[in-house]
Amino acid sequence: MMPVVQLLRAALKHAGNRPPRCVVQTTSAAHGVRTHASSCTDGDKPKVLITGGLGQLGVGLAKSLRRRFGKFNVILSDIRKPPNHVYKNGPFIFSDILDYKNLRQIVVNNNISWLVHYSAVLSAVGEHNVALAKEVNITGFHNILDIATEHGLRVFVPSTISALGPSSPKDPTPDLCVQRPRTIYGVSKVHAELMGEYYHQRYGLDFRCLRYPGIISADSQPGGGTTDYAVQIFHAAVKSGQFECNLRSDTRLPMMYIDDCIRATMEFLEAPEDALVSRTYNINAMSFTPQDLTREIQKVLSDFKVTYNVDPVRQAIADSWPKALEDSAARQDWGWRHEYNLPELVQTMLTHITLGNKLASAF
Ligand code: AKB
Repeated sequence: MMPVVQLLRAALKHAGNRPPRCVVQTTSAAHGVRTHASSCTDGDKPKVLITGGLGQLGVGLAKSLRRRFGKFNVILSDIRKPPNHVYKNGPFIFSDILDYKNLRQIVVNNNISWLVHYSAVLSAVGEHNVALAKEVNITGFHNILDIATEHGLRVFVPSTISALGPSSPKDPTPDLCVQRPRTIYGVSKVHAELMGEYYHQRYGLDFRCLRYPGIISADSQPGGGTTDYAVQIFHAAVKSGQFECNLRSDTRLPMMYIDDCIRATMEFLEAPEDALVSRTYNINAMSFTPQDLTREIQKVLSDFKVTYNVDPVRQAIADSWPKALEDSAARQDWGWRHEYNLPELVQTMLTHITLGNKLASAF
C-alpha cells in the first residue's frame, strides 16, 4: 500500500488548481438561449426504471436522479442481489429484461415514465460468449423497445465507441459515418441506434441515445470491457504501486470520468424534445493512451510501475475503435460540456480510491 497521507496531500495539491464544478443550467443553443435541467415541479416528476442497475453506471445515475426527482421516483433493477448500501438507499427490484411479462408488470405497477436501459454484455465478454451477448443486447433490447412504445415511455439507451469499426473515420469520429463494427457488442449497439431511431420516426417513441466513451469510476467496477484497464490501473496504483496492462502502451481511446457521463445522461434525458435534432449523439471528453495515463499517475505516485501483457482479443477491439469522438452537435443542440480532463481525472480517482480504502480499513 502506498503511504496514504503523502498520496492524499499530493493529489489534493494538484486538485487545488481545478476550476469549480457547476451544473449547467442555461445554454446558448442553435434554437436560441434556452434553459435545460431546470427544476421539476411535483406534478411533472418522472418515474424512472433503470435496468442493469448493478453495472458500472446504474447506482451513480440513480443517486443523481433521486436527488433531483425524489428517492421513491427512481427504481434500480437487476437480476442480481444488491449490496446492502444499494438496497438501503432506495427502491430496488428484480427485473429480467429477457422476461417480457415481468418487465411489463414492473412498468405498469410502478407507473414508469422513463426507462434507462443499462443491461448489456460488454465488448470483451461478448466476444467470449456471442450467444449471451446476442440474447441480452438484441433480444432484451427488443423487449425494451416494445414495452416503451406500448406505454409511451421516454427510453434512454447508451451506445458507445464500440458502435464504430475499422472503416469508420477515427480521429475524430463524426456522429454520422460508416459503422461496420467487428464485435457482437458493437453490432448490437448499431442495431440499438437504428431500431430506436426507426421506432422514433415510425411510432413516435421518445428514444434517446448517447455514444459513451470508456467510462472511468472509482467506486463501481466495469465488467468485461476493453477500456476496463483505465479503471483497474488506479486501484493497482494505490494498492500495490504496479500494474500489468492488457492493451499496448500507445493505444489511444476516448474516455470520460463518471460524473461527466452521469451529468450528460441527466441533461440529455431532460432536454426538451424540440432541441433534439438527432436521437443519437456522440459525447467526448478526453483521449489518452496507457502510457499517457501512467505518466499522469506518476506525477502523484512517482514509484508507480506499469508492465504490458497484451490481450490479443482486447487489442484487436481497441484498434478498431475511434481515437476521439466529434461531439459538436451535442454541445450545440442540448448544451453538452465536459468538465474533467486527464489531470483532473487522475487527481480525482486517486483521491477517491485512497479515501475509500482509508474509510474501509477504519471499519
Ligand atoms: C467496453 O470497453 O466494452 C465498454 C465500451 C467502450 O463500450 N467500456
